Amino acid sequence: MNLAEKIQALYAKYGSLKGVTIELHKQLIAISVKNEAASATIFLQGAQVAEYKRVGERPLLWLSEACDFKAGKSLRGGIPICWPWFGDITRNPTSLTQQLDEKVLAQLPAHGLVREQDWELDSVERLDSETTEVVLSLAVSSSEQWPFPALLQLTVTVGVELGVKLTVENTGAEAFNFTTAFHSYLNLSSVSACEVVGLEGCNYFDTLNEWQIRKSNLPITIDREIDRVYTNVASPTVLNDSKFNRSISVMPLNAPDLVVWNPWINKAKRLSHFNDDAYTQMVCLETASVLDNVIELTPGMRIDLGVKLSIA
Ligand code: TA6
Repeated sequence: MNLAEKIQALYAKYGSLKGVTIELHKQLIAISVKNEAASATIFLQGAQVAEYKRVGERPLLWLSEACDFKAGKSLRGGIPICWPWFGDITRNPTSLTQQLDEKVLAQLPAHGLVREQDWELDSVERLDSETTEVVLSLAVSSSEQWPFPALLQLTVTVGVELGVKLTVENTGAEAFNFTTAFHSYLNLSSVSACEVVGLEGCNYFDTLNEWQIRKSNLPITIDREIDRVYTNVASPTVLNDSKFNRSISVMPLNAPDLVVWNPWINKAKRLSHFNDDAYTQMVCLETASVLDNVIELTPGMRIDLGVKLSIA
């Protein structure tokens, strides 16, 4: 099916639902849902939640103004789904990398294989006047890059909170190991007005300093590039924004690790689809299961992982 036929089919199936619109953003199809509590836009490419806004609130997610909405490139912003590995494949555990053909390792993209694939829209349901559930799925077939069949399902719950749950099912005959992250870009008034709390005393890998293990007992304020992988975080992570006068709670689902990232000035200039000054408007707080928390999934097993974002 071409784009027009796909949109027509989606309209026929979902267009009459209250608060649902099917949209075309240049080459990418999205579904927008609106109810009495919130609104959200989810792109079929990557099952990427690009926007989420509570009624009467400012957007909770940040989306780059430099997005070009071209097929095959993950949007800069929202919540990219990183699976079946997080970050640079070579920084993943050997229990994951040894599963893959060495010849292809060097060509594998950062953040896995599914954030740029077209997912299927399986269902849209208004659970009540304040809650809409959108389910998307992707059947992953065995390939040279990833030889393990799997079925991914993403359940997005749009309401007073934003719930994003990835269900991974091993549909193959062999067990496989994977890592994953929900690469949430949060919308800030200004990076200088914010602090991140809840990670005090947690060990983190400082990826900007040879992945040294460090810890701090202070809330995180951002005044330079930061790229940290916190491991085994016990409590929710909270972003306090004194100018927007709000706190955003980042609650993990089966995701014990938390990545904190802001590119700051120099890396911002090197990033695709990212305006030079955009680093002042965003921070990524990414619920994840990575490094020692690599997940083994045996045939027929499934696991739920994800994040719940709310405004405290
Ligand atoms: O999660 C942090 C990070 O791994 C950073 O190192 C930076 O690369 C960021 O993800 C964005 O990655 P992307 O491939 O989306 O440009």
